[in-house]
Amino acid sequence: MILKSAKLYGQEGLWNIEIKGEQIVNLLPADDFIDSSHEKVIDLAGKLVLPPFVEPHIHLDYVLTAGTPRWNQSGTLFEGIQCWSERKLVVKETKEDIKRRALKAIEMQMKHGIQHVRTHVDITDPSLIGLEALLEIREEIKPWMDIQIVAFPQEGIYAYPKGDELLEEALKMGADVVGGIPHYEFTREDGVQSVKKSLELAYKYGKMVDIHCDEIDDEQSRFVEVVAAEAYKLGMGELVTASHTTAMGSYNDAYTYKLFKLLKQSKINFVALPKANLHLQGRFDSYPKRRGLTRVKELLESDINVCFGLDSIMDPWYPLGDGNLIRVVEMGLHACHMTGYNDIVTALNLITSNGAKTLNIEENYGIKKGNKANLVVINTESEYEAVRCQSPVLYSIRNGEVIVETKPAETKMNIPEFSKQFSE
Ligand code: 17E
Ligand code: FE2
Repeated sequence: MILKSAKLYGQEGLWNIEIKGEQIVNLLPADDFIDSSHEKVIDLAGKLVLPPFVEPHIHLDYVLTAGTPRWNQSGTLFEGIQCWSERKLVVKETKEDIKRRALKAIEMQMKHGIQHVRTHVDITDPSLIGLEALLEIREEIKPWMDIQIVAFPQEGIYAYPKGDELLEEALKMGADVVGGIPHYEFTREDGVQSVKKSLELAYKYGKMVDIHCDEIDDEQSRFVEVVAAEAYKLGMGELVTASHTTAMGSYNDAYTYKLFKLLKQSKINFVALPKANLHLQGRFDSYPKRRGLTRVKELLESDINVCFGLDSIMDPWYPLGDGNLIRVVEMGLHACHMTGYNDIVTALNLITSNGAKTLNIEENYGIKKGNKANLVVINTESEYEAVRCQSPVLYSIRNGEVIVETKPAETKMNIPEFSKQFSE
């Protein structure tokens, strides 16, 4: 297959991409001749081509459960956890039920050009049925999507009975990443201990780490320093991620200055979840209300890796969501005051290369000769317009096959003056 006249993300000019089997075998300027014994040639006419989108943080075991058994009325994180805890007791789902919900969400993600996903799965449940469901899905959908599973102790490693044992069991069963939720543990000391436990288990079993960290508007919630310090001491910072870290939006600048030195030194990654946390945070504020996001702009300016995720698709924590990450980018840029020209034209890094770095999948990621032919084509000709218009994904190509194809909508103006006089 040949993709003709592609505008490669972040690069000048137009390119021809030659794909044989599962691989990109040639990448040449569009004017250069490529031997065309290929059956399939798609003329992209300057459309934007990127590596597949990376969803670094979703809860696939929670998707499509909003309102069952009840809605989260306050919109807080804590009522979300309460709703989910009640649901575990009263809604008895089979593994197949969970898989059905998760696969519906995965289909939404695939339609939006996502091919790499890190999902958290609640393991504070003695049956570990959600984990079993996602472990099966991880294998079944490998041809179309790569999934990493985080063993996530939603109700605490120490606040939930035998949470630590369930966490270790989940790793033995095959979870790829160790989770945690220190701000939900009973005390600060338990929180600190829980972070140490997560990293110790990751070290022991050779896993990565991704902690729900400081997802609260409490300026005294300072577990991210513990995550960074422990990761640094164990020399595993690049394998470690702090998700949410919304309390950082409330830290004072003197403390933040000191903290940033450690964050940089530790090399840990950050995931910000703009939609979920604009919704969940600030709920205990009157006016002015905090935005409840981590310091994305400042982290990036300090060369610390940050990516964006969606977190939820209709669950007790967030009632909306359709899998579309470009919309997360658009909202995140607003919420983080990142609407300068340079911020906009590089914003898709937040859902591509920065996500790949967080997931430690950089090795075969990117549109390069010799790499797997995994890429997306979106319906626009520039990075700027992709963000402004949140352009849809026209093709998602995986291992050299077009796995998703979208026909763009067409709108006709029936006002003659507009089509002739004004717009020409
Ligand atoms: N669980 C949690 O602790 N925080 C969240 N944002 C979600 C689930 C979605
Ligand atoms: Fe989350």
